Amino acid sequence: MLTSKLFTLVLVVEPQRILLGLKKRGFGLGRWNGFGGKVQPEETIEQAAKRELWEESGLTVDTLQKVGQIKFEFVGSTELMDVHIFRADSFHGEPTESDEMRPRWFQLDQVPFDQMWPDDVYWFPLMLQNKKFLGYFKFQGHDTILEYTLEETEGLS
Ligand code: 6U4
Repeated sequence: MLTSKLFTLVLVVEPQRILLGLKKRGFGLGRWNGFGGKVQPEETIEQAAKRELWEESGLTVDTLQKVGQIKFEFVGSTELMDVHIFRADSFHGEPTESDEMRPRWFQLDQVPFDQMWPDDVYWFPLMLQNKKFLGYFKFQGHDTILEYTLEETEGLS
């Protein structure tokens, strides 16, 4: 039986560039990604997304747009990662390095997909076009996608 655990992921996007963080420890170490983490029991998913963004990048946001939800399965693990993905088009503060992440802006045509999770190259284009999506990726280890589904959707819960 698979159990599911809630995670958040926030992408801060400007017209010409996107803010990513280099993960300095834990899950996804050495990869560039958005900012996020586990949802705590006492908070909503959106509250968790804002908290993790603040903790990892030093930025605050007034609003987040829901853009996607992807479930990740890892062969050999009974825990599905249920990742809720948000986009922020404006923010307050200056990106600041934390214990967990080193932030850096990338031009939109220079996103470092070869140093990111292998699924990102599939769904980043949808996210950047403001399309909403639902996905499922099954991984062998952290580098190999065995199968996946990805579909655009009108609404997200
Ligand atoms: P700790 O170390 O307990 O503070 P926490 O920050 O709560 O952890 P973490 O860093 O383990 O959680 O969260 C994992 C982050 O990686 C979440 O933002 C979701 C994201 N993530 C996991 N698998 C991913 C994948 N295949 N592709 C992707 N992001 C992924 O783009």
